[in-house]
Parts: sequence; structure tokens; C-alpha cells
Amino acid sequence: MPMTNNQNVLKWVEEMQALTKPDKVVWIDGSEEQLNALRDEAVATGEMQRLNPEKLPGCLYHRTKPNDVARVEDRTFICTSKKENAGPTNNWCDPKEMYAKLTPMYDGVMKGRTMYVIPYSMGPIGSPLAKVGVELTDSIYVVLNMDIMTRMGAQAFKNLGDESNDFVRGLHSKANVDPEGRYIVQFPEDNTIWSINSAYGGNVLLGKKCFALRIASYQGWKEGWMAEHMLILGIEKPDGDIKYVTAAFPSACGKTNLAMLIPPEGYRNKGYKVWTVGDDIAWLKQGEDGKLYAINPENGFFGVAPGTNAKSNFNALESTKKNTIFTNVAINNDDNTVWWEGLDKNPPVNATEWKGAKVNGKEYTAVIGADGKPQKLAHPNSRFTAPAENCPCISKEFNNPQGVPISAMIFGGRRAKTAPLVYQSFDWNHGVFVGSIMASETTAAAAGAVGVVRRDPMAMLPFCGYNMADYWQHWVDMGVKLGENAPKIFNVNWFRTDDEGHFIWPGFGDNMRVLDWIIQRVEGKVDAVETAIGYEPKPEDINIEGLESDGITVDVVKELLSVDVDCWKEDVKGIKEFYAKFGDKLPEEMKKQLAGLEERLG
Ligand code: GTP
Ligand code: SPV
Ligand code: MN
Repeated sequence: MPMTNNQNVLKWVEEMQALTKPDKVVWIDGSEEQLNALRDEAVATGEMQRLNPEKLPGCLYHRTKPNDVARVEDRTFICTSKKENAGPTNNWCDPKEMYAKLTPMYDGVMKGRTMYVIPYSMGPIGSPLAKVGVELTDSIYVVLNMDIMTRMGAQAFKNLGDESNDFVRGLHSKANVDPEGRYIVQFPEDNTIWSINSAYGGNVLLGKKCFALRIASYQGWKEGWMAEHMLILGIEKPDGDIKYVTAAFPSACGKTNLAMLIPPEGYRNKGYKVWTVGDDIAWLKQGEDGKLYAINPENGFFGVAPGTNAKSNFNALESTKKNTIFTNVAINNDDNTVWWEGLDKNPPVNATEWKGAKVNGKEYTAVIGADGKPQKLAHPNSRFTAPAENCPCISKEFNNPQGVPISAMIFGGRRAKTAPLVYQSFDWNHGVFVGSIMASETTAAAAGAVGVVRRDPMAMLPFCGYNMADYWQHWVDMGVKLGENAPKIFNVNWFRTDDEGHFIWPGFGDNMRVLDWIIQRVEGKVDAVETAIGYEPKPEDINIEGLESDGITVDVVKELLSVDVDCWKEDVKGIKEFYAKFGDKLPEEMKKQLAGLEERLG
């Protein structure tokens, strides 16, 4: 039964129903009764599996097709009427052409299936920063994930009202999960997303990357706010004051980990605490007091499972103990629980690996695969979908409709050599430049080669819904609006390696030591050293108390902060090449900043 009188919604649902021709249409109200029936159905058909009710109550398991385990950037499109509005970093197609190509693919695609109508809010219900979406899908897995990741069901229509046309129209069909027919298409000018032939995460949970970043970044450009691939966290100091920061790292480069950080013992004893507001996406808008405020539009975490353990990310692991969906991890058949590489050193003997084969986990992981690494029981991009309310360190501001005021923004990526542990930009515009020249080694979060360095400005390369040159100009314009309220901008790199390829910095909880310096800079409590690339800490200002056993000395910190001028000159060549793609659209400010860097490098 439709749960709204909004004619714009009703008319569109009818049109899509006529196109896809499902046997049945079910409106998702979000009630436990309805969701339980869907869980039962997914279990009965084998689409999902219930996990141990004592150890993992309310948890479900799902396996996707081996050809459908990550985002597909080469099949992701931004369709704007003018090509230059998508820019050189996005795949583009004329909207008319794309609709014409996809319409026959959707024609009758839901015959014999049910179409679920999912109303959802990105952002707390009632928040002036929140926006409504409706996703149509033929996948129960999508419904159950959207329930965790968004504020889903009848409540979402309250925000929309009966007249508004301001909602994002998402149409998803898993179709035959055919990789050749897979398309993830954003039409920013129509508030529309069409996704077909995938059943995996970022391709199909349309509220996440498709709406909250690609469509929302475009909306933010038009409406004067920002949608960013950023975590949001609060750092509580011993005096009780909480400073909020955001951080943009590319996919699988440590956002969830930093967002849920547990400070080292020395900090805990002094009374420092970290609170999680978000782990992947931030929507930012200037408040009435002039400051920049951020909300997390999501309601859960779609986190990378491998590497998550009680030591690396206790809070994330705790978040997955109930009402969580696991995708493409391994099953321990002895007690019907889950396992992944890096959970512990004890792979289950009686295991089912992520593709579904029953194996002896100990023997299986002892075999070296074609890539020279041990075979894996869980896919490297296997994920958990966990409710934010499960997180032991969830911020009390999580549902605050006004968001939290941001004091600092941090950029970072995986760089083996070039980027130092931390540096601060000279000012806002230099910070925009620092974000624009970000580069990182690719990860398993997207299909394609892993470990290749590519430019990934603001960690938004796969997620910016318009021309990246306009996006940088938008950042510059936001800086003008914010004036002296603009957050300070920093860059970090947890991934510098030694000659043997080992990470030098211990990372994880110890990243608190870098956050500490950042907060002290924000508060004007510590000096810095001016270098060619920005302000750096004096090595002795990074607190390394308690790190002696990890071999971290002031000299090692000095090494981690070193700037190799030749490396940077090489990097400048890469930046120039990248910038050249934008032609005349490249903002003057970025040209000026690049010239400044070159001059300082000598
Ligand atoms: P998406 O959900 O894809 O956007 O990823 P994310 O940015 O949230 O990454 P996540 O926190 O899940 O971390 C991905 C991988 O990086 C995991 O394997 C972590 O173990 C590893 N990682 C995270 N933080 C650190 C760190 O400080 N040091 C090192 N060496 N590895 C880290
Ligand atoms: C990412 O790849 O940045 C993710 C996972 O957060 S996905 O939802 O698949 O985009
Ligand atoms: Mn992400």
C-alpha cells in the first residue's frame, strides 16, 4: 500500500512499475513485522543465511556472485546534458542516449519478481540538512541493507510532505547480474539513479555513493553546501571540550578505523575519548553562526571486514555483534559464525570460503595463490553492514539535526614514500590544493588492479558528480563564505614504508598522537616548522610516549616527516599532467598554488 499522497512519488513509481513489470509491488514501511517476513523469505530462498543466534543474534550472511564483489568504476556514468559538466574524470554519456540504451534493459526485468519501494532519509529525520530518496529494487538484500544504512520506511515521507518534488529517484534491478550489462548511472539534472546487473554494496545501496556523494555533490554545488567522502569524529579532551574533525581518505584507506579510534593508554588515562559521528560520508553546510557544520547522512557502517579485529578496531568489531549483515566473508561451520583474514590467526578448519566451497581453512590459507600471496577465505573487499547504534563510541550528537561544528579537515592516502606523516596547509586555498593533489595506491574496494598509485583528489575521484575543476572552485568559494570560520586543513599518511615494504608508523589507535598535534594547531597551542609543502610538526611535538617497544623514536618521527624534494619534483610532473586534463576549466587558484609549490621546491 502506498504510504504517501505525494503525487510526484506515486506517478514515478507507477511509471517504473509499467516499465519493469513486477508481479507485485511492496511498499517498505520499515516495521519489524515486515522486515522479519523479508528476512524469513530471504533465508527460505537461500539468498541469505542466518548466523549463530547466541553468538551473532539477528545477523545474516550473504554471498554475491564472484564477478560482483566491488564497485565498477568503468561502468559508472555521470549523465549531464553537457559533457563538460561531467568533466574529464567521469565516464559521460548524453542522458537521452543513456535512457534509450537502458530502458529496453529494464523493460520487463522484474517479471516474476517483487518490486520493493524503499523510502529513506539521508540524514536525521527533521534535519534541515537531510534529503529524501526512494529506491525501487527487486532485491531483499538491498531492502535489509538499506534498513541498516539509512532511516528507512514511512518516517522518510514525513520529511518530504505531499507536494515536494525534491527526492532522488533510484531504480535498481539485479537483472541477471551480468557484468557485461552492468551500469551504475547518475543523472544529476534529474535527481535520478539507474543501477542494473549488480547486487553489490556501493553499486546497489543507492543512498550511499550514488546519492549521498555523486548526486549530493552536484546538489551541494548548486545549493552552496558540500558532500564529501569523509568520516566525522569528535575528540574529547580531559576538560570535556569536544573538537570535531572530518577526514577524507580513499576507499579502504582507514576512514572506519580512524572514526572509531581508541586512544593509546597514556591518552585514556588523561581522559581523552574519541566519538564517532560518521565513517564514510559527510554533508557540510555553513551554520547561522558562520561555522561549518557536518552531518553523517548514513545510519550504519558498510565497513571492510578483513583486518578488523579486537586490537585494530575494537569498536567496529563490537558493532558487528548483532543485527549485522555480512557479505563475502567466510563461514566457520563448527559454530555458524564468520571469519576473515586478520580477525585472528586461527582460520576455521571447517570453513566455507567466500565463493561457497567447503574447505579446510588452515590448509586453504597455507596455499600460495597466483598473486604470490596466501589464498583467502574472505574476499579482500568483504564487508559488514552494522547499525550505527551498535557502536560503543557513537557520538551523542549522531542524531543532532544541526550536525557538529568542524574545526579541522584532514586529507590522506596510501603513499609509500612521498607524503609525510602529517602536515598542515598554509591556509584554506592551499588546503584545497593539498586535497586536489592527493594520490593513493588503489585497493580492493573497486574492481581493477590493486596497489597502483593514482590521483584521487579529496578521495572523490570515483564519487564527484560533476566536473572536478568546478568542484575545486566550489571549495575555494566555500572558503570565501566561511572566512575566518574555515576549518584548518591537514594531510596525513599512515602508510609510509621502510626498505622492506613494512609500514613504519604503527597506525590505528596511535593515530591519536597525530590528531593530538592537529587539535593543538587548531587551538594555537603548538608551533610548527615551515617547509616547501606546508607546516610540519617539530618531531619532538609528536607524543611518542609508550611507543618505544614499537621502535618509534624521535629520529623515526623525523624520518616519517622528511620531505624528499626529488620525490616531490617527480610528483609535480604527475600533478601537471593531471591538471592538464581540465584545460581552461582549471581554477586560477589551483594554477597559482601549483606554481607556488614549484617555486618553494626550488
Ligand atoms: P571504505 O569503507 O572503502 O571507504 O574504507 P575505509 O576508508 O573506511 O577503510 P577502513 O578503515 O575499513 O580500512 C581499510 C584497511 O586499511 C583495513 O585493512 C585496515 O586494517 C587498514 N588500516 C586502517 N587504518 C590503518 C592504519 O592506521 N595503518 C595501517 N597500516 N593500516 C590501516
Ligand atoms: C567505498 O568503496 O568507498 C565504500 C564501499 O565505502 S561502497 O559502498 O561499495 O562504495
Ligand atoms: Mn567509502
